[in-house]
Amino acid sequence: MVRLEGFEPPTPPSEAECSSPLSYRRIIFKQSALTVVISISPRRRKSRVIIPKIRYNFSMVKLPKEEVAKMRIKRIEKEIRDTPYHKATEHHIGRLRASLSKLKEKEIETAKKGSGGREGYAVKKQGDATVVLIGPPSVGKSTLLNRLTNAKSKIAPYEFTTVSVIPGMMQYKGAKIQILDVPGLIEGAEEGKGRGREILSVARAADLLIILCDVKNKNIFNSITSSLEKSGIRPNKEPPDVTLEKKVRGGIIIHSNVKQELGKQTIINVAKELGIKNAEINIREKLTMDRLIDAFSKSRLYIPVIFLINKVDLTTDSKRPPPQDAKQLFISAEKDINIDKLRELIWNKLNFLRCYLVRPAEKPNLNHPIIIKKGETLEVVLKKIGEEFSEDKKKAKIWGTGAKYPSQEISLKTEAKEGMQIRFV
Ligand SMILES: Nc1nc2c(ncn2[C@@H]2O[C@H](COP(=O)(O)OP(=O)(O)OP(=O)(O)O)[C@@H](O)[C@H]2O)c(=O)[nH]1
Ligand SMILES: [Mg+2]
Repeated sequence: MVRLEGFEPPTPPSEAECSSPLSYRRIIFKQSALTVVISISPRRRKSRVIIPKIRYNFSMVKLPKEEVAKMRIKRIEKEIRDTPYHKATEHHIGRLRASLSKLKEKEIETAKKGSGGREGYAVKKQGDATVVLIGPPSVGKSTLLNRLTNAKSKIAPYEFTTVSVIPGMMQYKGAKIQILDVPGLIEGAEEGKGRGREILSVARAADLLIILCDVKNKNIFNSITSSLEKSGIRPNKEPPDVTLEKKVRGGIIIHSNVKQELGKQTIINVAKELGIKNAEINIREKLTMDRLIDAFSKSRLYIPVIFLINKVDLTTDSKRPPPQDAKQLFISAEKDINIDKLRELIWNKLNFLRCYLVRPAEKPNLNHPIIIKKGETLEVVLKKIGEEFSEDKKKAKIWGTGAKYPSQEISLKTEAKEGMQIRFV
């Protein structure tokens, strides 16, 4: 069998165009506007031109890897569109969707590598959490960064003022929250338009995303979340409740405590396509095809999002949207409207809690706050303090919230509580 990597027809030739079965390898030759498909028979090992009666004098075109991947993506997308969805085709579509997701994941990886070293886009994460400001050009991202932090990102009334990543640090309730201002995101960003891939790759590093628009273009939230989705981010979603235990042999075994609409074979096909060979899979939610693929994809990120509408000062009072709208917060970065509310919202969305370190010689006090996430244990608190200090610490004494009595001794596996005062011993 002749293997010819990197040679792909722009669209697959139909069966009629090939005098031999489709399983044959095909090479593409181009001669001016004419495309001639040649097939090499694996059995007879000789080549022949499929489209007859053409005088040819052609040169071979080797396509770059990314081009080939793009063509594969297009071909699979077309096949998915052309295949009617019903029970009998579901497992086939599942396999196609999974291989499509795999190809796109590779694209994201390539973009990540490509942008990592690119000037201005590689930013070191600092502080207790990183928040990234995403939005179209000129909606006030830099104005907001400067309002929330000590940064001085350039502000101007024209588009694409910001051309690299500008960091700032917001201090709030003892937490240091890094905020990153990035260039404006435009439609088609996930395909690389306007440095879109680099921006989305910065977004992937976020613990929280702020999607910002202004009162003049409020309808961009969907297009931005769709760009994020296409780059593997799942805004405001929890990971699928699916666990996977890899095995050495035995194939794929599925347990589900919820009745699934997707067939077993579909789930197996998707898992296989995404590189799982032997595993016990436990499913505890009703899965859609998207969630099924997400469950087995490595590069998905589940990031909380805050939706903001800026420049609310430009609307008259009667037009000003209701402040109780919990899903979107209306602010003015320039006129300082609702900025305190925003700080509190950022804190809550980051799921932070604050406990206090009590040093050996001290009485219980609130002088040394430490920020961790809700649900984390005292071990995490200890780690945050630093290796040198934590080396010989085995237990903790606590006061305040969570303590049954002052100076209660507890294990380091205990969950920390907001307001807990902790001395490690
Ligand atoms: N009225 C009003 N204008 C604002 C507000 N926030 C920002 N602006 C103005 O909007 C324009 C754009 O602000 P920037 O902060 O540069 O916007 P950006 O989103 O960072 O823009 P790019 O970096 O180009 O993507 C400037 O003229 C700001 O003065 C606001 O709350 N109200
Ligand atoms: Mg800017």
